[in-house]
Amino acid sequence: MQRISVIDSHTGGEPTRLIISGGPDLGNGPLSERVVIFERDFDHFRRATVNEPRGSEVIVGGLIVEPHAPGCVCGIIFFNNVGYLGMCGHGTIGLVATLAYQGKLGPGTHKIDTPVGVVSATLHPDGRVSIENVVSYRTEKAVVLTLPSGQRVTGDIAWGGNWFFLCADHGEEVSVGNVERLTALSWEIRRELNKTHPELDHIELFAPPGDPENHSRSFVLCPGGAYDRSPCGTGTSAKLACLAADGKLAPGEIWRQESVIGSVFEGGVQPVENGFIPTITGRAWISAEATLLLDNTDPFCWGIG
Ligand code: PYC
Repeated sequence: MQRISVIDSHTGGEPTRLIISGGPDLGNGPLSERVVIFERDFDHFRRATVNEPRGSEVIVGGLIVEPHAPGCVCGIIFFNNVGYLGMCGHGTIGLVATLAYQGKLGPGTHKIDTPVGVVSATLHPDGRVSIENVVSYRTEKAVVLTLPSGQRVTGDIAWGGNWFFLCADHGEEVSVGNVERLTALSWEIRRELNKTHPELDHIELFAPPGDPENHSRSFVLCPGGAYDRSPCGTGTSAKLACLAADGKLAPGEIWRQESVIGSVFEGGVQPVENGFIPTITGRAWISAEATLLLDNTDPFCWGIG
């Protein structure tokens, strides 16, 4: 029987399952290389941790590793039901809450190594966490797509640690009661986009906020088909980069992004030469501490899918 120890948390409703021990040894190279080794040689650990029967398509997993970049408290490789993520904002907030729960870090600013660069996380005394993300930027503005249904949508393409298509003219109500239609439309958009942009794996649909205290509400389709219950840290970063590029968000201004379930991230940007550094603030709660048991006689020991 093999064992994997995990700690689960959720950030604004979006779950994160972190491997604390029992995960694969990926060596000590840069994280961009270790994620390749993970996928090539140890992908069964990803499936066993987040896929059914132990998990579901909603869970984002993470393997905590020794950092490669100097000055980092740890490294993290995030993954989901279909593959690996460059960065994950809600997951990094969950990581900081988990390390604090374990007594491994306290309030203050800590650097974290990821496959797409070093991010900085500040744990506030009240439990909120601010993530200073990787440089985020827009690559294309107002891309027009004609979907097979005949519907035309317009959106921007931006990087926020993952690739996003950001669309506001979709014509759908962004609400929990409408997630089936939002999911179907987002898949249609993604399929169409992937003909020319195979790297694009997250779709964001925007609408006015439910709460007038906030600036916007979003639905985010993740690569494996689940929707993000949080406002999506990397998706909010991509949104902030687009707003800032359009002169609609000045340095020091706060943007409150609401998720489809009503949870909120606060964000802001600092301009840099090649884009904007977004800072995203949210809060995670620890929800479980468990040992996954892997019995090799179980035909679904290493996950379904
Ligand atoms: O918070 O960055 C994020 C994220 C990516 C996928 C799910 N959540």
